[in-house]
Amino acid sequence: MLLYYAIGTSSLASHVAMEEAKLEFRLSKVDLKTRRDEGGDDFTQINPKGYVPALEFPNGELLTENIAILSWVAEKAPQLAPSGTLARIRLIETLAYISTEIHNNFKPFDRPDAGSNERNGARAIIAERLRLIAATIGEEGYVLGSHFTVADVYLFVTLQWVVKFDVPLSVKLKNYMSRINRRPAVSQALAREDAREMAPIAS
Ligand SMILES: N[C@@H](CCC(=O)N[C@@H](CS)C(=O)NCC(=O)O)C(=O)O
Repeated sequence: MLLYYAIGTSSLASHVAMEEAKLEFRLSKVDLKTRRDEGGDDFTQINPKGYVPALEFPNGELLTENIAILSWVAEKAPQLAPSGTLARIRLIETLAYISTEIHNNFKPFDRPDAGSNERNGARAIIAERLRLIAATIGEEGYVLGSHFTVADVYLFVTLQWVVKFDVPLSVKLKNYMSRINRRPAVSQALAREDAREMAPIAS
């Protein structure tokens, strides 16, 4: 399998989840400005949507969208999902909330034409969305209760942008973020991406 990623983006969620699942995969870094993958190929020929993450299977099929890739990883590694039919649907509910209500509201920070009013508006919306999701997290728990899931990986990545773009962050979410940050899969994914920055290798 080959995961197309870009540093500092939501593809880190797929990367961490795949490390959590102990899956074997290679990485290809995408330059989102030139839309070229690591081999210099036109990424839009691989993923016409042009964005990461994208996961290529050995048979050449491509899976895109954070929600889909994270759900697929959770299928492969059931320990990263809650058990029970309704609980699985709750996982999709939470992934959708993180994607559409939190992740998407960071778009003004990617657009150079977005002014401070628009960015401050986005900060306020994100802070409110986070307030609601934080209310579901117990002191030592995760977004879906006491069980760590792929939804935590996705939320964790968006919390990194919260810090980067000066969105207010509660103590509770800071503590939650530190808890996720201590997971070996997070260090493994970050180290693997960092190492490739120094000397790109086929790993
Ligand atoms: N709907 C997609 C959005 C993914 C997305 O926003 N990817 C960003 C990085 S976080 C990207 O590749 N942006 C480059 C672009 O859209 O040109 C998903 O949830 O996977």
